[in-house]
Amino acid sequence: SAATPPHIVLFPSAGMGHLVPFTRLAVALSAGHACDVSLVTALPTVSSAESRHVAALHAAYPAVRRLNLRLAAFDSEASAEFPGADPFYARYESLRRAAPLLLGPLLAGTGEPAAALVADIALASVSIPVAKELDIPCHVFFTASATMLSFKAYFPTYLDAHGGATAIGDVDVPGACRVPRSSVPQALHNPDDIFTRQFVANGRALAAADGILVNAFDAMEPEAVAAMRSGAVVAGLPSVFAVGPLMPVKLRQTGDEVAEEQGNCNDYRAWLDAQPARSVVYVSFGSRKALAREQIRELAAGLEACGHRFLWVVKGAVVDRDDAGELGDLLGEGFLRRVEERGLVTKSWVEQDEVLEHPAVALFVSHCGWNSVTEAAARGVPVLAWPRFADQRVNARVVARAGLGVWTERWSWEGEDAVVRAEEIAERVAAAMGDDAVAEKAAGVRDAAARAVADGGTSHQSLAEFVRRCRG
Ligand code: BUP
Repeated sequence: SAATPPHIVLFPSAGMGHLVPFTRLAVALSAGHACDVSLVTALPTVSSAESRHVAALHAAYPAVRRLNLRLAAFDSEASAEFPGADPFYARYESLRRAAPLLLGPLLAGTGEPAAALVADIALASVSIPVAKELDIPCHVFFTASATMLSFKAYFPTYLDAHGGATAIGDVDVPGACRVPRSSVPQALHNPDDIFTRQFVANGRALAAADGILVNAFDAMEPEAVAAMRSGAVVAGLPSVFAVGPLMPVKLRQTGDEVAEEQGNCNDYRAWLDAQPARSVVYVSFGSRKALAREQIRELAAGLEACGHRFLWVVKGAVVDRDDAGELGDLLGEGFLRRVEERGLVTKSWVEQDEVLEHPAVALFVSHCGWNSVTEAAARGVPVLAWPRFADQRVNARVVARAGLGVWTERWSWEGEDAVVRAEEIAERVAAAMGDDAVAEKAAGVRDAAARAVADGGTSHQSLAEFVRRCRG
């Protein structure tokens, strides 16, 4: 009935890029829409950032129930079958194997019947049949852009039309976008890649979901959203709820604990407070991949040469637990000393949304992971796009088209000649810092995002409609 809060079980995959938006969805549903929310956590988490984040969430929002899923046995099976696979993709694989066996008992064990399961896109094709069996509606949460969602939904059709092509060309997603060959996620060119198998299976499964939530908003990606809703992308897609940008949740203890643990003076907040308004370039390439050593050196030299203040989050290893190297070794002789007056470099977690919200920050040099894009959009910080892999080039195009920032398409991280040299980095950063038109357009995107999530806005209404359906 309308009076009983619906119990919604959220099932994320792995990595901060998926966990962060799930956390935001959990809080929006629990605190914002009075739902009864459970969040599944697979143990052990791949990164320590994830375990800290989950602990901080449940401490700050005790109403959100925690459901643990123990995966060790499945992890060893998946890593034996895909030796050397990216640890996050290997985890998706073990979750996919565990779901048919463990998800049912987990859902039954909460004591409170579930009104809906919301599964991460990476787990869509395995979660939907389990939910159907239990007679629970299953929705998919897509944590990347609406444009990428349209591509994923259409890609199986593309393969079928091209006889299961191994040579993928430019992909025209009807009504939504053209994804040139160079922006198609690299791994998709290999049909046997673990990522490709999951991508295609999940893309095919979308039509069987009861609905699709996406952390995007109509005004930023109007064509993609409209094309999915009209059936132009694929016939029979369920309702698409564009509910973004989901608002960041303040979990202050996360960053503070890291600083304490590592005994370093990761005091980026105090540092930012001491910088003049709109003077700082924030540089981060996300939580998923380390940069090549040579590129790190060039980027360091570029930031030094551009003359601006900067805050740079450097990642030296794929999984944070393995990242023991010294910053000084990574960045080269004397760099930290030479830039100490105007640069802060850290290997620790920073609360990125706080950084983007800070009045000192004027530009975001970003890999265009979709969460980073939504955070920049919500705060109106212009982006200098430097995508690397997976969906990031598709997202960079969204950034450029929406006016949130600029993208040099030539810049890439693939191939031997791909290293971008310091001189060019310095030039682009300086140009973007001086570009008032870009700053103005980014502020326009921020205003549109604010309208979307305000009462009566498109995203607010979409989430309310989703909750209404869960109430049954
Ligand atoms: Br690094 C880092 N602090 O120091 P993306 C990341 N984040 O708050 P990714 C921090 O992690 P995928 C840090 O704000 C964003 O919400 C950041 O997600 C936060 O990129 C999230 O931007 C990172 O989507 O994930 O990590 O590459 O590949 O899944 O997009």
